[in-house]
Amino acid sequence: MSARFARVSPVGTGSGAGALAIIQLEAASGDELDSALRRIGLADLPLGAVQLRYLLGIDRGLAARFAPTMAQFLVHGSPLVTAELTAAIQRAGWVPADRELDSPSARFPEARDLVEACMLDALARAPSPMAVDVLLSQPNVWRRKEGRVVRGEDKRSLDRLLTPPLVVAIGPPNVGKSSLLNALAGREVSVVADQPGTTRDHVGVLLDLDGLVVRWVDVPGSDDCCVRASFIDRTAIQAAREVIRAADMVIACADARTSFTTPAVYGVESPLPVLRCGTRADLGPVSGAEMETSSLDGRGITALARLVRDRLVPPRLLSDPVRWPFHALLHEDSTLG
Ligand SMILES: Nc1nc2c(ncn2[C@@H]2O[C@H](COP(=O)(O)OP(=O)(O)OP(=O)(O)O)[C@@H](O)[C@H]2O)c(=O)[nH]1
Ligand SMILES: [Mg+2]
Repeated sequence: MSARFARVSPVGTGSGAGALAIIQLEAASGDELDSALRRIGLADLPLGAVQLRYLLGIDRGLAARFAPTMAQFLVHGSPLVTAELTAAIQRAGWVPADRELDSPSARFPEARDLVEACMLDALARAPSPMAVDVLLSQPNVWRRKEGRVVRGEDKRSLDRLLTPPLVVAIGPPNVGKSSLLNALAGREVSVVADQPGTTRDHVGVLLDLDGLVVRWVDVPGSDDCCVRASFIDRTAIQAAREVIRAADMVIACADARTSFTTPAVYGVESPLPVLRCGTRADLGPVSGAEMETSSLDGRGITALARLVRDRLVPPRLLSDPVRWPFHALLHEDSTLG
């Protein structure tokens, strides 16, 4: 008997409220799948059907037949429901599969080859809208062996479409760093007050910067931090140092009354791409700024989002065909079968 089943990692849902679990059922032939499905009360699940059923008397869920030899249950993701269901399926004579059902090819049986399966897998998880076009192009690019295989810094840049890069805003207290984050997010996401040193903990948020999702962290102001800082400030500055060290990019903020700080002010000496952003520009021009913004009147906010996006993922990588090893299973010499 070769009817096998496995719990497949849910795509796009965690294990919290509203989570889905997927149980995949496979057999060597369509006839074998039919008879194995009959044993668990699904005598009539035709190809292409997606039906709401009471599954094995345990819970309601969707039963779907995506291929002649493959069906899936989409059920509530609670461990109790999935454990009871898989135990009942096993009692009906099905064999637990080894982990290979969890591969992209098993999760996306409709894919024509490995690259397409990896692409669908990546597409289901990619947080950045910008990832969609470039991922959709990848199966053809790999099949035709078009363009170069991206490596090194270019690969790290493209990988940012799948794993949000870390952007850290630094600068003196009260120059409008947290307000800038709110303006970019279009909503209130951190503490803003007319008091220097308001932000004592770094507040991180996922932001969609014109198609690229980044993790934006706003660290406390650094003015005289190492000289006069209280214990709380020193702890916050230490935390800021850690987060700046991990940054993909630093946004140095200053307004008309202050000057730009560097990561070195926080004790970070490693070279990092820094963009000098003049803030509160409605109060006056900011000397040494590469660009100016105002969270009050909105100037420069969209331009800043695009500039950060383009520095993190250079547009040239998206305009020419490149073979991007976007999945751990893809290598330069990937066979596509
Ligand atoms: N005129 C003007 N005021 C602003 C602007 N952005 C922020 N502010 C004001 O400046 C003050 C400080 O803003 P925050 O965003 O808290 O400054 P911050 O740099 O995060 O401050 P710390 O967290 O203390 O380091 C608040 O009173 C804001 O309302 C702006 O673009 N224009
Ligand atoms: Mg702040």
